[in-house]
Amino acid sequence: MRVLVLGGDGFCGWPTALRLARAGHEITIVDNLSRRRIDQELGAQSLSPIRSLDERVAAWNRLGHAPLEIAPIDIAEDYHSLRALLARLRPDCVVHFAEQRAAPYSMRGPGQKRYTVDNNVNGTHNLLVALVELDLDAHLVHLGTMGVYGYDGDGLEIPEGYLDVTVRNDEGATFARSILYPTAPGSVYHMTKSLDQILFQFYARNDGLRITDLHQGIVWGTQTRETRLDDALINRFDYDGDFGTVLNRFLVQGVNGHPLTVHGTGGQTRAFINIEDTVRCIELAVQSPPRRGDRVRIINQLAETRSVRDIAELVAGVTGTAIAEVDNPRNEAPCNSLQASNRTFRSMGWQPILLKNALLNETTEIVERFRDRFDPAVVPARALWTRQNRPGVLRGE
Ligand code: NAD
Ligand code: USQ
Repeated sequence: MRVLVLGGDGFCGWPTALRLARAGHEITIVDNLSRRRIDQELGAQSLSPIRSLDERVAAWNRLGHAPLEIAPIDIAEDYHSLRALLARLRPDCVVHFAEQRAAPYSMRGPGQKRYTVDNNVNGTHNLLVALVELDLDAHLVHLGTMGVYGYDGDGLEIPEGYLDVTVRNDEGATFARSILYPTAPGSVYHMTKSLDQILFQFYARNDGLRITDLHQGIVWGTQTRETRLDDALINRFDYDGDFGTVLNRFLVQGVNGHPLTVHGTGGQTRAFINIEDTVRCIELAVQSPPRRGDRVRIINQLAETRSVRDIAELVAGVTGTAIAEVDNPRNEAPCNSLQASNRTFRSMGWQPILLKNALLNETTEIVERFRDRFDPAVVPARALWTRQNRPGVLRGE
């Protein structure tokens, strides 16, 4: 298959591009390198020393697998280049990772809020418009998030995207509907993923686009089978207060003797998946496209759910580092339960990697190896969710 990987220089996109290329697909990576620029803006960098996109692609192409191509396009700003690329390549599949994906970054202030909405919503919409304008029947696989469902769990198992409801009217007649699960995003970033969902619903219904939306949990780990093939292929590893996700942050903190920064008491329960499984699930989704005319296929992409406290205790057990309870900068429930179905991928034979000490050790090895690159100054989470929390604002400064 000819596959475009939008956002193919990122944490999930890069190993996915390699996996699909290794399987023999023709891959073009589209990326505007905005993630690397945001690192400069934040004064942060990946713990692992990632090479430039040109260098990592050249290293892959030397290995003799299907070669990768690069298209440096901003999909949100440059519709015409995106359209021209799609017209030239007429891909069978487009995997779309190209969004600003950090919840804390999206809550830093007005500039970052507006950028996140402009970038994510425009990018997704540009892609949909171009597919329709060119009459392309490419399968669009989008990376969405479990966070669109919200975290007010009371024991209901979150279904895969749609909720089957029965409504009774005053006369006693009943009506059955399958509706999009109501969204309850917890950040501007998560809100953009909720908006993406509505765009997908419209274009699938109106134009028959074939779309799979993967509602993915928090990704942990760093390397995959392909990124291990050569040092120049190493994947990125974020641990700063904006882009670092909780388990990877705790692992870096633990190895470096930094108290584990649990927000509040850590009762927040979230969905988790290892990066190797991210790549595997996307490969499964790419191999099994929906039919034209199908509704948007929504698949939950998670291995298991765990509380932040659980995760911290696991890491403290492996590294011997203390747990700190820091003030929660976010506006989120201090405690929630979370059950979510992952039936679709399980029914395709997927056996998820679960959080076990052995696997944590594999990640801690990477962290140990690049210990000298650890910068404690980038660890604190600086984005505050509410104006009330922001010192100075209430005083009118
Ligand atoms: P990332 O920031 O590492 O990668 C995103 C890539 O997209 C970057 O290389 C960036 O330069 C590029 N990009 C952003 N805007 C672009 C634009 N307008 N035009 C072209 N390129 C653009 O993020 P990631 O962790 O790899 O996440 C990829 C996707 O998966 C995101 O959409 C994210 O919402 C989703 N996701 C990630 C996680 C996670 O834990 N990392 C969990 C669930 C879902
Ligand atoms: N948390 C801590 N301490 C920290 C960092 C985070 O306690 O040092 C807590 C947060 O308060 C939150 C939970 O851990 O309750 C998860 O935070 P996170 O930063 O790991 O994850 P999140 O902000 O939800 O975002 C990440 C990715 C995003 C993806 C999402 C999947 O950055 O792209 O969409 O995970 S999900 O959470 O399922 O929506």
